[in-house]
Amino acid sequence: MSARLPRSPHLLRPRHRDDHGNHNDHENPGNRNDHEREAETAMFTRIDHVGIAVRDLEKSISWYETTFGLTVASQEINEEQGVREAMLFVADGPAGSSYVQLLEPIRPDSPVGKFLARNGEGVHHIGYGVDDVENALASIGATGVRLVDKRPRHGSMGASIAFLHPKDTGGVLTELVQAAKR
Ligand code: V0V
Ligand code: CO
Repeated sequence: MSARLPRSPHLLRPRHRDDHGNHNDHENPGNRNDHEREAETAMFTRIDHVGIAVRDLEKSISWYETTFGLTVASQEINEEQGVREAMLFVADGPAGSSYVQLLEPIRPDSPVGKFLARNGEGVHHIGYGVDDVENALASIGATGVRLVDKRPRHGSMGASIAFLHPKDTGGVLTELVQAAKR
């Protein structure tokens, strides 16, 4: 099952390379290092998905299936966001799964419709996993970054999502994703 998994703290402990390049779990909690400190303070738990604007959803799904062997985990229409979208499963990780999200506009004046008219097909946004989207919005908002969504909205596969304005995030439309509880 490739649902958007909530973060599993016991699996989150980072793994490290030994001298031979092999990964080893750190068993000694007293021997903390930089990665472990980062894991405690980082707001993002994983890359949940990369959103890609496409003109023809079915055609793009077929291309990803044929070329990369990916499979569709979910397909939905999100009226509020003005898209028909598909999540293609890429991999499971300790903090949840990651996907490619293919987005076809259902209206030309929607975010993806306008993006396509201006740029053509291509990467539209990055969705980062967060443990608590309301907390993440509050702390990111406090830094002065403009929030497209002051409150979370309904996202794919039952997630709670919120967007940050690309003009305040280095030109990258950024989405926060709190996965649905399993
Ligand atoms: C627009 N801009 C972008 C951009 N979209 N820059 C980088 N990446 C993007 N994807 C730039 C655009 O080039 C303009 O720059 C400026 O922002 C204003 O864009 P606009 O389209 O003319 O005007 P707005 O203000 O109507 O729309 C921009 C925003 C809108 C970001 C506010 O696209 C939005 O609300 N996006 C969030 C919702 C969304 O994208 N939904 C679809 C995915 P210049 O020309 O002024 O320099 S839904 C989804 O991912 C779901 C459901 C999920 O994951 O579960
Ligand atoms: Co998205």
